[in-house]
Order: sequence, then structure tokens, then C-alpha cells
Amino acid sequence: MRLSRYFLPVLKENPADAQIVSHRYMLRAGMIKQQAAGIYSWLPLGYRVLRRIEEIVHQEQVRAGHIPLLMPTLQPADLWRESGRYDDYGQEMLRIKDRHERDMLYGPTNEEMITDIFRAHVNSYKDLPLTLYHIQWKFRDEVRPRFGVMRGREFLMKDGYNFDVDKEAALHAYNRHMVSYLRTYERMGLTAIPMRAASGPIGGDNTHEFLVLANTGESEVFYDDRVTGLKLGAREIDYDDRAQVAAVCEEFTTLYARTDETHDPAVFETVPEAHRKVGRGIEVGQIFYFGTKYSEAMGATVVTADGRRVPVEMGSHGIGVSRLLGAIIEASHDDKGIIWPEGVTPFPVGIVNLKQGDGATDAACAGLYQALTARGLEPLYDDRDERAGAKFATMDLIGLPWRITVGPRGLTAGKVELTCRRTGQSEELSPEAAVDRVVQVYAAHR
Ligand code: 5CA
Repeated sequence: MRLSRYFLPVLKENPADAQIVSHRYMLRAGMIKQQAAGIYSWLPLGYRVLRRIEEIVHQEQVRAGHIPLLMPTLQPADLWRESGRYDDYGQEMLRIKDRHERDMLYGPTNEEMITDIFRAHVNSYKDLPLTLYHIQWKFRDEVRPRFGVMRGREFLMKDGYNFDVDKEAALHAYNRHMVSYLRTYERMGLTAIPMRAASGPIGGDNTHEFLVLANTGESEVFYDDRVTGLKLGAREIDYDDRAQVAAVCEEFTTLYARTDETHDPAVFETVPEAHRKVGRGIEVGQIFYFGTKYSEAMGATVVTADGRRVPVEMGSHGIGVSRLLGAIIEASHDDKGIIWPEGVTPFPVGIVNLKQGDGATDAACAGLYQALTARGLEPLYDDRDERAGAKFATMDLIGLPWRITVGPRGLTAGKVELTCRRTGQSEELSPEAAVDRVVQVYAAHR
């Protein structure tokens, strides 16, 4: 993409109403535009990151054996009357009437609708286990939408629902989600800690939230700091292997890590003092096991191997897809702007032309552009007629992890400059070597 032809409405000034850094940078980098309280348009740069995050979520869900579908944003109220949640949900639910005066709502979550799909089509234990998920917009009429996409009213969520024949199988589905989430967040460059949580309006007694530590987080968290060193890494997971998946969950949930809702000071006291930490966190996901809460209320049953008809065992599992952009920026930025982890960056690399209009410099930039594109890495090429300082400031603000700077002086020695956004370190390399280096870096993220 050539910046001269792109739509990147960067703001010079700090927006007055943005209280936290991720919100400020998302506005300043031209990623989002507010349309109403808690409701945003996704401008091209923000939209690219959102799509990238969705892609990682999809890949890891499919890897775990979960099946994508798509349910609508608008739902009939009757489904929610069956579960009893139409009245319980209160003012957070956006209620709408259609032209026939039928009660509708903008879905805040989809337990009822997925249970309705299940009961219409599944009858036998032979069709289980089954986990269906979608990535769809939700609406919750939050009392205090704030911090940009972090607490929106309209927001994008991945929500998945498992259906199993018995509790043991459903708990395996719960564990499978935990492990797939750990991998998902790690691919985004995040450390998200599973913490025992409270279930709220979803229900159930087994639930974990995933928290990214950040001073600006809305939840207070209490943890043994050794938990932050745990990594899933590249280890192979067989998602059908109940013992292996359970062992990973055990590894990640044994050290003390809880939100204020489940915090137990007496147990916390047993953590060695040097490791006892109190901080704040951003909730980027939550998993729930709730058994037969919805299947019983809505008559979703299956016939077991021995011929009994039982309500299906369920759980639901959410990832805050749009919130993740804010969480990643909170975790990865400096005073110049965003520092995207390679896994989610909107463009893998930027090219800065220091002397637009100079034949050799333009040609070298065009050559780099072609070489990178041919190897599957679309660069953002700053080909505007601007001062070098302004170009660097834009690149730093939008946070591409790598930048190749091309100028007449370096080119006389056959060199361009490759700069790492995170460390600020630069290297003089031939254009070919710079391309190879960038290709190598991203090979690890595919
Ligand atoms: N049905 C369950 C799981 S599918 C559910 O709705 N869970 S949830 O309420 O915990 O939401 C899942 C995730 O969505 C949260 O962990 C959070 O990351 C994100 N989320 C929730 N509310 C908002 C909001 N107002 N703005 C942005 N993201 C949100």
C-alpha cells in the first residue's frame, strides 16, 4: 500500500476525551472514529488489525476442533423468554420492536440462539462432542462506555458453545478452550493469565477470565508473579487428548491468580511474599461451564448410548476481539506510539523514502516494495512528499514493527537501513538482505 493513496487520517493533537493511552493512540493513528458513545467506525488501519486478530482467533479455534458459523445480531425476544433471561438482563439489553410490534433485541451474547439451533438439529450422543462458534458484533448498553474499544456498547466478540453428552466431556471442552485461548493470546504477543472468576449473568460455577496485566485495566487482580513466566510456546497439543489438555490447564491455574470477585486473602497469604502481587488487568476473554442451565430450560436433549434422553451439557466461551486491540496497545507502546507485535500488525513493514522524486531512491523503494510483496509481505510505503521527520513520526505512531529507510546517501554505498520499532536499533544492509531479514522474522509468525 502506498501511503499517498491510502486513507490514514492521523491526528497531530492528543484527543482531549481519551483518558488512556490505547484510546489516544487508536484515535491519533486514524484507526477508529467514534460515532456515538461506545460505538465506533473502524477506519482502514484499525480494520486491518481487527481482521488480523479475527484470523488468529479463527485459526486457533479450528485447530482445537471447533466449527465456525454465523448467527445474526438481531434476535427474537421469545428465545430469551424461554431461558428467563429476557427479564433478568435488565437495561444492558438493547430492546427493539419491528414494524409488526414484535419484540426483538440486539444480541449481547448467544446462548439461547445456539441452543435453539442445537435442539432443532441434534438428537443423539453420536453427534457429540460439538463446539460451534462465531465472531459477531454484540451490543450491551453499558452504563459507562469508556476507554474507546475497551468498553464499547457495540463490540466484536468470538463466542463459542460446546455441547457434550456428560459433565466429563463438557469439562474437557472447557479445558480445550482454555488451552486454545492461551495459544491465541500468545500469538498476539500477549501474556493473558487465566484467573478464577465469578460467572455473572451467564451462570454456572466453573469459570475463568483471561487477564492482561496493565495499570489501566478495569479489574483488580491478585497473583503469584511466577504465573507471568508461564508460556505455552511451540509445544504440540493434541486437543483430543484429555489428559494432556488437563495437564496444561493444571500448569496454568495452580499458582494463585484471582480477580477481586474471587480473591481469598487467607489463601493469598500462603503465596511467598516476594511473589505476592496486586495489580490491575484487562479482561480479554472468559470461559464458562454451566452444565444444563440452558438445555433444560429450552428442551435441548440427546439420546445417550443406553437409550436415555438427557439435557445436553454445555459451556460458553468468549474472546473480546475488538477489546484486544486496546489491550495489545496498553501492553505494547512507548511515548512515540504503538508497537505492534508481529502477529497482529496492520502491515509487516514500512518503507520510508527520504527523498521522494529522486530517481535512484524511488527506484530502490519500488524494488523493495516488489520484493517484499512477492514474498507475501505487503509493506506500507510512505511515498508522500513530506519531511523525513514527519514520516518517521507517522511510522512510530502507527507502530509497524519494522521500517526500511531508503535515502540517496545510503544507496551510494548500496545500503538501506532496517530499524526495529521495539528496540529502536538500526542496521545498514543491502536491500536484498533487509528483505531476507524481514521475511525471516515473519516466517516465525505464520
Ligand atoms: N457468552 C459468554 C461467553 S461466549 C460471554 O458473553 N462472556 S463475557 O460476557 O465474558 O464476554 C466475553 C468477552 O467479551 C469478555 O471477556 C470481554 O473481553 C469482551 N467484552 C465484554 N463486554 C465488552 C464491552 N462492553 N466492550 C468490549 N468488549 C467486551
